[in-house]
Amino acid sequence: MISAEIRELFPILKQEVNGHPLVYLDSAATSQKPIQVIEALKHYYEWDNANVHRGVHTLGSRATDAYEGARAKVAKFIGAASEQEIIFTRGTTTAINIVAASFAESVLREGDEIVLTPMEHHSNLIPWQQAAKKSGATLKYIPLQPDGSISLADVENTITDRTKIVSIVYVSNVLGVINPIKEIAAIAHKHGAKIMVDGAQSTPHMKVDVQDLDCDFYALSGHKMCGPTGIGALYGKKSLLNNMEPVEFGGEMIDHVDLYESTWKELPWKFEGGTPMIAGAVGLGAAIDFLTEVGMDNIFKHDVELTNYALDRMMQIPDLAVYGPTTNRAGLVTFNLGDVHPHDVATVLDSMGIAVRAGHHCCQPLMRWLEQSSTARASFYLYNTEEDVDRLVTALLKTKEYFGDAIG
Ligand code: 7TS
Repeated sequence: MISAEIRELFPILKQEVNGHPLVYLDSAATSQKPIQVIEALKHYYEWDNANVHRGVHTLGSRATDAYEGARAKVAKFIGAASEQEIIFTRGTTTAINIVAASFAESVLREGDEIVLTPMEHHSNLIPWQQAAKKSGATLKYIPLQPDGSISLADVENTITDRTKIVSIVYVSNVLGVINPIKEIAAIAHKHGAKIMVDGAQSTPHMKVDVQDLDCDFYALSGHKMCGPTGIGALYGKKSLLNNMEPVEFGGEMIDHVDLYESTWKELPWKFEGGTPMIAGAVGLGAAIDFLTEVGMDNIFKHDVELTNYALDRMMQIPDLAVYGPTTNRAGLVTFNLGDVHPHDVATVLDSMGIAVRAGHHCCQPLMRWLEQSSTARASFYLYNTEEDVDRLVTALLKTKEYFGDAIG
């Protein structure tokens, strides 16, 4: 277990909520930030703040170095071949929207197929629905197994020579399942299709190597991996990004501007119109330094062990239903307590200082597949301990007692 000293580095966790020490189990929504990230943001604003890529003055070049330095850290962290393949975005949602919009414009045509799964977060679903509407392409779904996992036989059966792109989540924010991306990428490529990976929940918990996965695009959100909100990244293979049109136009992304025509900067800046999230990138760089120091393999091991511990303990609670497969999963447990509405469960848990999320988790089609209108979810990260899980289990037993007859 790595969390005892790690926890100390997260100031927010030291507070009481509703008279109880805070147990934060909502890291899949957004993670907490270690002191190193908070200090990096403070230092940036106190010393280096200026706009990037323009000023000849000292602060301007310091800010540019810090911003571009963060890009290099992201590239190394996910195993990109070059910094030019990393585009800073607002987060995963924006990254997927860029690819979907660009594909709708220049790749997808009537009769082409976009392949997704029913477990996708709305941000890896709606951009493709829009792309399909604009281009006349068709959406196709790889079906889920009864436990929520994906079988490669179904992947083989769904992807065809008409498939232009497969867009799929690496780790589901509801089921916790880890999808076999490398194998899916190989099948997609066999048919000449590209693959986009939603890495919002994988990047915080496991070592990612985009070249080993051989994915064409990969999206991540900084705020789920100890970084600030408002910053994330799109990785894309250089050969693909070079041939894609930008989707946002304005300052920073241009080379030459005339009254009627303009040309774009080279990668990655042609996709970064306007003043970027400079401080956010600096904070994300500090988060990556922190995660690297702890070690992604250690984080993965810790999160999986804690999830298995939570699964074991929670499955012993009568009337508590747990969703998703029992193996090959990371970081979270989604559940319902009998017929008690998950918002009520979350409210009672909050009164005991425990933060969990309740709702459809931006996965309405998956909720329908689970035949639930909503669920509760406890999600774990490197600062959580077995004691946090024990507090959750005790609180769930109390919640069960509290609702009595409503359960079952
Ligand atoms: N994809 C997945 C798998 C996610 O879990 C999320 C956010 C996103 C995409 C979108 O990320 P964003 O940073 O662009 O918003 N998931 C959640 C969640 O599970 N609870 O709150 C946000």
